[in-house]
Amino acid sequence: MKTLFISAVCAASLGIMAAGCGGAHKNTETSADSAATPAAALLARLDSVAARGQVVFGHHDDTAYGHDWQYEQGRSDVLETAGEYPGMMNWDLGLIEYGDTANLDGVPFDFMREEIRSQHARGGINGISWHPRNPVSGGDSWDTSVSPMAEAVQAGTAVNDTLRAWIGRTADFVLSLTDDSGARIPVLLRPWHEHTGSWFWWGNDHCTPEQYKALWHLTREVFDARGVDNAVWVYSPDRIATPEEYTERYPGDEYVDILGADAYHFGGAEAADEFSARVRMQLDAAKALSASNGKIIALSETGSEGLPMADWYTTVLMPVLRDYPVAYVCVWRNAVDSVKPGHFYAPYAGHPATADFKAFTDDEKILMAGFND
Ligand code: BMA
Repeated sequence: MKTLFISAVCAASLGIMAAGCGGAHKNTETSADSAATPAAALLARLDSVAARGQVVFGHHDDTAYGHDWQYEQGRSDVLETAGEYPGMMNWDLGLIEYGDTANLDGVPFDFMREEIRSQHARGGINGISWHPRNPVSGGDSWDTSVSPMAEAVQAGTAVNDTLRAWIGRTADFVLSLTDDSGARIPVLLRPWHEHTGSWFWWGNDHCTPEQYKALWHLTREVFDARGVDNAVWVYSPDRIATPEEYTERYPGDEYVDILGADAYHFGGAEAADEFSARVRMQLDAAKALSASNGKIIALSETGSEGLPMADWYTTVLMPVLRDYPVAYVCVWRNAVDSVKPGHFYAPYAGHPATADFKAFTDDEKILMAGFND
C-alpha cells in the first residue's frame, strides 16, 4: 500500500519548500518562487517522491467519464480496477479560450474545478493540458493549414492580442482553483505540448525554435502578470530524432519546473521494443538536462490505446519507470466507448488487462491517491 498521504502531510506541515522532506532536494533552480507558494509545495512533494524512487500514477479525465459511463459522482475506471483513485488526474482546458463552458471533449469547466478540488482533498495531484484553437483559422489544435506563430509572438498584432487574451483565460481558471480554506490548489501546467511533432499548430514544422520559445515566454508573462503562484510548469516534447532535439526549443530554466516526455505505444507487442527505445531516448535527454539544472523529470503523457497487450502495465511501462527517476506518469483518457470506440488507456472493470493493472498499481513504487486510507 502506498499513498500520497505521507508526502502530503510532509509538504503541508513544512508549509515552505519542503527541502528536507523525504530526500535530497534537487530543485535549486526552479521557476517557481522559492518562497511558500502552492507551486513550490507541489514541486517539493514531487521531488520527495522521485527521491524515494516512487512514481505518481496519473489518468486524464479520470472522474469525468469512463468506458461506459459519464458524469456519475465518484466513479472512476481506475478506482473500479485498481481499487484506488489515481495519484494524479489530468484535465484539459481546450475551448476555455473561447469562453465556452465545457472543454473540447465536453467536460464542463465548473465540473472540472470541483473534481480538481476533490482530487486535492483526497491527497492527490492535478495536472492541466491545453488544446487551444488555431487563432488564425479558427480550426482546432490539429489545424496546421495556416501557421499563426509569427504573428502570435509579435507584439502589437491582432493575433498576439488574441493569444494574450486566451492565455489570460487559462490563467484565470488556474487562479480560480482554491480549496475549502480559500488557499490555491497547485497544478502541473503543461502548455504547448508535443512540440517536437508537427500535429499541433505550435509544432516543429510550423515555427522556428525562437518563435516556440517566445510563445512560452509570452505565456509565462501573462500568468506572472496575473500573480499565478500555483502553476508548476511542465515542458513535454514528444518524439525526438536526436538528443539535441529535446533542448532545441527549451524555453529556459527560469520558465520550466519539470522536464517531461510524451510518448505513446502505437500497436501491440510487435511495437513494444520500438516504443521502449523511443521513450528511453526521450527520458535520456530529459535526464541529461536534469543533470545540469537539477529539475524533476516525468513521463508526462503516455499509453497504449485499447491495451492490446493485457500485461502492458507491468511488462512495458514498469521497466521504463524502474530505469528512470520520473516523479509521475500520466496515461490518457478512457473515452466513452459509444462516442470514441476503443479509445482508452487504463482498463475498465472486466477488461483483460485489469489483473495486470492492479498488480502495477499495487506495486510499492506506484503512488495512488490513497482513497482508502
Ligand atoms: C486526443 C484524443 C481526442 C481528444 C484530445 C483532447 O488524444 O483523446 O479524442 O479530443 O486528445 O483531449
